[in-house]
Amino acid sequence: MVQSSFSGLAGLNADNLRSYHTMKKIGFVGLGLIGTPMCKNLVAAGHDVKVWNRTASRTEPLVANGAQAAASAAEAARGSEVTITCVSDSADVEDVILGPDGVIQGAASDSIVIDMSTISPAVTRKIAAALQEQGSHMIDAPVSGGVTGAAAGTLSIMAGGDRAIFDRCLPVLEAMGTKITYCGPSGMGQVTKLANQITGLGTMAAMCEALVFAASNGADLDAVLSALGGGAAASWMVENLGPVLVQGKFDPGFMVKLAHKDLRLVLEAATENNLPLVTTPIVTQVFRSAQQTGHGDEGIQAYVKVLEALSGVEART
Ligand code: NA7
Repeated sequence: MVQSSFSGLAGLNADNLRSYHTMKKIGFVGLGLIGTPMCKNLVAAGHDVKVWNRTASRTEPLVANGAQAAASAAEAARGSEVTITCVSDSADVEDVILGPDGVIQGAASDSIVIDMSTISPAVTRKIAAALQEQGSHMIDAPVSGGVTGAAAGTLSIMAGGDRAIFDRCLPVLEAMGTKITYCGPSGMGQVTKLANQITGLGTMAAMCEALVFAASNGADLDAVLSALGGGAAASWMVENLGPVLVQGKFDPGFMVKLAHKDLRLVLEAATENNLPLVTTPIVTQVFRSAQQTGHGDEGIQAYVKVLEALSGVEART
């Protein structure tokens, strides 16, 4: 169903023309661990935000910050120039965009849907095609940086879709991230994010093993992390999650179950292309073992507990 084009030009003059270009009417769907702080930053940047979440109580902090609550994803999209989705997996994004009460039912012609979840590149292209047929546009823009990066507005955002449509999204994306990369046509944001996950989650698995190894040899783990952080093994994982891990803090910045989901997406995409992968299948088992031993809702650093249970060695300061 094609809605009428967005037109909010009445009342514009030289004074408010600049803010018309930078401030947007935004719908936001999916107020989870990462979606909530991202959405808060959009409100803080002065955008006019309408929110919907399946569990309605999760909209309350946003409404307290100045957002408006919508009754459905379609309602969040109605009248919005940009609608952002940030839900769990491929089927969930299909539900909230293409489902009976989905974004597509409310999105105006020429409006933009930005999916910031991490999902399958192939499903992304399918949803983008459906939106194009309906008269709106889609950008896939998954993020990296976890809850900390989302709260600080310093996410790395990896975008796929039409370049001119991406350019129109920049004032919105800039409220949530500092590294915003245009990666190519539809699906390429997701491909880039999955490449990011191969790298980052492989590093986390290796760091957990390194810390248990060092602890089993009686090493000072603060010294180990400090040395690793200054050499060729330095990484975001070592710098940010290493200290947290050795302090025994396992609250999620990024959950084990979502890491497992992302690695599954990598393997699915590789299978579609008959691409042999060597490391990712092992790293997938790493996070599956953490999930199956009760750590699914903890942060990815909780994988160390699997190694600790196997070895009887604790990697703590
Ligand atoms: P969370 O904290 O697990 O939150 C997931 C959100 O997605 C939460 O708001 C859910 O609503 C919502 N959700 C999940 N499935 C659906 C369906 N089918 N319909 C409607 N809403 C749904 O994840 P994060 O915020 O950490 O991550 C979100 C994405 O970004 C994910 O792809 C990551 O890999 C990156 P609920 O509150 O449970 O009702």
